[in-house]
Amino acid sequence: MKKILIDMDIGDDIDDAIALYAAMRQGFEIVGVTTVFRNTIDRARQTKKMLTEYKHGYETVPVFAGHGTPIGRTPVQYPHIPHYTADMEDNIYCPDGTEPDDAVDFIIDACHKYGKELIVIAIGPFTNIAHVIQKDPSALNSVYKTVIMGGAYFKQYADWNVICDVTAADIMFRNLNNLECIGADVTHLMVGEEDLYDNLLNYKGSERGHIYLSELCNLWKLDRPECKLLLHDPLVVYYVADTALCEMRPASVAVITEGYAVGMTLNVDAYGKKEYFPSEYMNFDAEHKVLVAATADRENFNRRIFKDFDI
Ligand SMILES: [Ca+2]
Repeated sequence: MKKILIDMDIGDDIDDAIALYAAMRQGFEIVGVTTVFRNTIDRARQTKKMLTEYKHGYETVPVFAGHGTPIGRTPVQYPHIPHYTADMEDNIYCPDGTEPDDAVDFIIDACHKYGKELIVIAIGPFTNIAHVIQKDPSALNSVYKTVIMGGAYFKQYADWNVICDVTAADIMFRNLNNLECIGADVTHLMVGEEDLYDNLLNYKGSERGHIYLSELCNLWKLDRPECKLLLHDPLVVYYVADTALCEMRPASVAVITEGYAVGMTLNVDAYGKKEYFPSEYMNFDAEHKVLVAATADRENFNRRIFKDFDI
């Protein structure tokens, strides 16, 4: 079984929590979790609680609160996350580190310790990832691969994980040689089936990790009553478990860092007009390729997630 390290923004939308639960159900060896974006300490405490409730050895997985502030911005005080509950303050949910640079060092150390045995899964804005690259450019390039949820490559728009820290995304795309990207234009097709939605909101079983996930789903529903259940981040976890889930294509991707298209991840290969993107304007290396998801097998995805949720 593959070793994974997860960097995520659990605590706003519900799909990070579902992805973490799926990773545990899949039996992945999770070497650590780091949190990113705004109130990362709350996110780390929520993660600790999920790992602790599920148990099966996951209660000892190290969790570090990473960078909440996008690269180059001034830190501000962020309010509690929407999934916050007072019991998260309990000492047993204390993260293993709350200094953002400790999270960065943790990722760097894990990359060097596990090398090609490790897959890094980044399913939040890419601030921690960019800090890792800036501190040690060799770290992430020494692992098997980094798989992200973020960007959009066949329908062009600015995706959340990129727009939240465009500078960080730009650093990541320029520097990683083993980057695989599941874009929002593919993940948004993973609409949760009615049976899954019902299971998540009304779970009646006795598995404690599932009970807590159901509580989180109800908090999410209260916070965002209009939102559809979109399984962006779980698709990344299941893709790591089974690469047949997504059709991946090589692409040169330029992150647009300013102007009206800021945050777009331009797939120059899909556009097919490289001469329109002179390097002095785009300032990117057209020979540098990443893999981007063109399609996903929703039937296979549903089969896997239904199994993990005992549906
Ligand atoms: Ca996320």
